[in-house]
Amino acid sequence: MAKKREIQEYTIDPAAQQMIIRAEELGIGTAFSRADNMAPCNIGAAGMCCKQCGMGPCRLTKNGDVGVCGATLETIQARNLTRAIAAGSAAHSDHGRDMAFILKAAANGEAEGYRIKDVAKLRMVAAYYDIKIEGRAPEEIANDLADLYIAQFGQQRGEVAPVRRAPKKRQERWKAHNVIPRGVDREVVEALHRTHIGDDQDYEHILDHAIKTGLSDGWAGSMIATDVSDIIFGTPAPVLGQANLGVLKDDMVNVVVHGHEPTLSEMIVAASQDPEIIEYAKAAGAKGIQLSGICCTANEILMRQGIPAAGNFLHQELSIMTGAVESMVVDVQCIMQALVELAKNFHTKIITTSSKVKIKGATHIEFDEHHAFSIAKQILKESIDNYKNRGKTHIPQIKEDLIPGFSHEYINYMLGGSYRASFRPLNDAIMSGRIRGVAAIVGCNNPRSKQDYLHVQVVRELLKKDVLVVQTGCGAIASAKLGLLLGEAGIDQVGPGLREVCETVGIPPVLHMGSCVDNTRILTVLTQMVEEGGLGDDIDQVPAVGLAPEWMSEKALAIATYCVASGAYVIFGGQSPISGMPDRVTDSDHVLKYISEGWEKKFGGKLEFIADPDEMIRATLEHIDKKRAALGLPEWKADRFGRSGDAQMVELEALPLDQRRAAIYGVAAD
Ligand code: SF4
Ligand code: MSK
Repeated sequence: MAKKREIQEYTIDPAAQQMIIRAEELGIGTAFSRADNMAPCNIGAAGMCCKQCGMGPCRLTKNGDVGVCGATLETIQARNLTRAIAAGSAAHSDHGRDMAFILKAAANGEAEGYRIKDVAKLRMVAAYYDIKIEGRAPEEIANDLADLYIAQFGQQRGEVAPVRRAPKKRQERWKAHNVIPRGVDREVVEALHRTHIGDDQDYEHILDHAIKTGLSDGWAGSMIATDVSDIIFGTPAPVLGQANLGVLKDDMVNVVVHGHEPTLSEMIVAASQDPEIIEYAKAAGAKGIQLSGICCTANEILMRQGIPAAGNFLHQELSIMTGAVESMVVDVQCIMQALVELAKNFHTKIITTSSKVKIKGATHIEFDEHHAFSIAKQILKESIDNYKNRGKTHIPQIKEDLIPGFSHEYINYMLGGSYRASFRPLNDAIMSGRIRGVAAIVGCNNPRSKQDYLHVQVVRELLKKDVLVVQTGCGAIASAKLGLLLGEAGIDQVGPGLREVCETVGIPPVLHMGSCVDNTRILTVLTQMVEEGGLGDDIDQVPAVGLAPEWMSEKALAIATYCVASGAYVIFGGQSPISGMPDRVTDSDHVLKYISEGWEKKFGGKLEFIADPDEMIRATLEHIDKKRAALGLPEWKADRFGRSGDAQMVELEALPLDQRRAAIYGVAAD
């Protein structure tokens, strides 16, 4: 059994610490304690085990070992990694497929409660694909777009349509290496086929198909999910929100939505404002309904509606431990099976809603887009009925305000206003060195590392060095809980050049860009930066890095792969799934080298696993500076900027009046 950690080693979040202490007092297990009790298998963790067939599992622990079939460690690791990337791509893309079907149903008036909310985005997206816009009703355009998007999944030949939104040079590079996906399902199926016993056994060849599979996620499945969510629910713009367990309310019916898809949760938001439901809650003795979210379902409704986030991945159990949650309504992905057993200690109902996800012991109320609003009301009524069963509550009074809602459309708008919206100011700020570069810090929590610590440590250090940070997923919620997603965070935690930009534009130094599928917004931002000019003609030339310091899901690996394929340097923290034995040089070095140097040669991006946060930060800055130098941009200097904006005002305020006048107007003091 691994060593039990101290509370401070589990998490840096004081609200989470309170709930873990409560779990220990009550003798209830959580992911934190289960991680202590479940020592990982060294061989499996290092990617040195194959169980692809009934002759195994084969564990390759010594140099030169091969499996019963003769498979080498390189082949086994490439297969394991590719299968994980295929699973992650499948999860994101199946979400995208469901969204495309909702668009179709909404266009045909067959989806109760859904409508085309963002016609401008619909027209913009349709235009990418030469769908006729002029003189047509939104529903007609949406119908064509839905057909095109649905077809991307089952398409057998050609190229998935959204890749034409990538920079031209990038598309040429993909073509040269034959990695443009033909259809989403085709690439995922082929990944599983190639990695079956007795198929592809050239690790580089296997891993290049992983690139193709990842691209089918980033430049198709996930991109479709984001596009359609914006069209139906509105493109996010800044809104005030809150994050952490303190958003739960003692005197209200607390409904926590958890998972990834916005389809039902958006309807639950609408239903929670329905007078009939509010009356129903009041009749039950509550003041109303408090809706909050966990994981990316939280991010979806936080970005668009300002609905508070109760927390990130590791808060799912902790929120139930408050005793204040009437129901946790889950859809797909990142839902712990432990919730049902845990909830038995309290009154919380776990309600599964997806036809794809059932959990033994949970209540299943299946979502159907044709009756979504009615189903949302039914779920809320069941939650309200459960209010009377609530016992004593323990809600940590800890929460932070935040400003989420930075879609790429809004970033474009905020940089130039309605008439001259453009990425020019951002590119100029990078070119001058006010902003040193951009870091996308995304991904999960993992109970094997200290919750939120790596995210926040990396974010804070990069901000100090004038790196603009964009975030999605659970990483964004980690920063939100620490108050980094507010304009005020800029004053004392951000380097002087970046601070000037934040003050001028009026943005926080950390931009929350949405859920996990919304990492495609980052691809769009990078593409627009390239198209704006001055930062090269392809994404791999932009001084930018992607990081997932606390990753745990296969979806994170899929995201990493499509970012690498798009030209980004991606750094993952924690355990490398293909590390090999740390104390021994093994064949695994070939695989690690290939996804770094090999992929960089082909695609300009590379994937590396770096556990130490200081080293992560160093590698990020080194890469950004290398890209700046290659573009011929001035070397970043810590003190070159910072003489404008609030910093100067603060200094001036401290001066006697005559000296202040002299400093401002350049006239000698009287
Ligand atoms: Fe062993 Fe080969 Fe079967 Fe893998 S595929 S379990 S290495 S025999
Ligand atoms: S929810 S995939 S734990 S980011 Fe998207 Fe969080 Fe990772 Fe799930």
